[in-house]
Amino acid sequence: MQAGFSYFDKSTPEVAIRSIFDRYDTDKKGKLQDNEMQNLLQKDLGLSDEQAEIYFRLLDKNGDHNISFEEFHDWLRSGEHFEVLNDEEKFHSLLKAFSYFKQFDTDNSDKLDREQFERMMNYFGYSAINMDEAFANMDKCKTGALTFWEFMVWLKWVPVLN
Ligand SMILES: [Ca+2]
Ligand SMILES: [Ca+2]
Repeated sequence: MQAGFSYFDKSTPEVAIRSIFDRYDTDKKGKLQDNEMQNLLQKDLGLSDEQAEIYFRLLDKNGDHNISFEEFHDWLRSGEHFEVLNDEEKFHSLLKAFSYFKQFDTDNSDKLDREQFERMMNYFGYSAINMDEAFANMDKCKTGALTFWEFMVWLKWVPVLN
């Protein structure tokens, strides 16, 4: 079974989500990594390289470079209809946010550690806040680092996930 846009619905049954996930998890390790997500996002859903790259990071909430079943499940159930891809202005903002994020991700880990976070906050003019508290609040997945998804949640700019 191939995934299509019709699967992105809040009422998609659990068993259907599981079967799509398993279909793309070709090495059967219980996670979707880069090449497996490419099959879904680019080959089957027709996203461009750039779109697929951004989507991967938005879906990878905890930033471990794998899409877990839980992350995948949240995405399909979010009822998203890829509006951001059809809205040039929105996609442009998303790219801009991503380039800010990467600018402070100086070790290219796709996450901001506490120090990188503080540099970013200073850049955005938040130097007077309690950095430890703000960092803890933004670190939703409690991994000790901020992922792009957490950054987007903070900006209240998460078009992909609920
Ligand atoms: Ca896999
Ligand atoms: Ca993940």
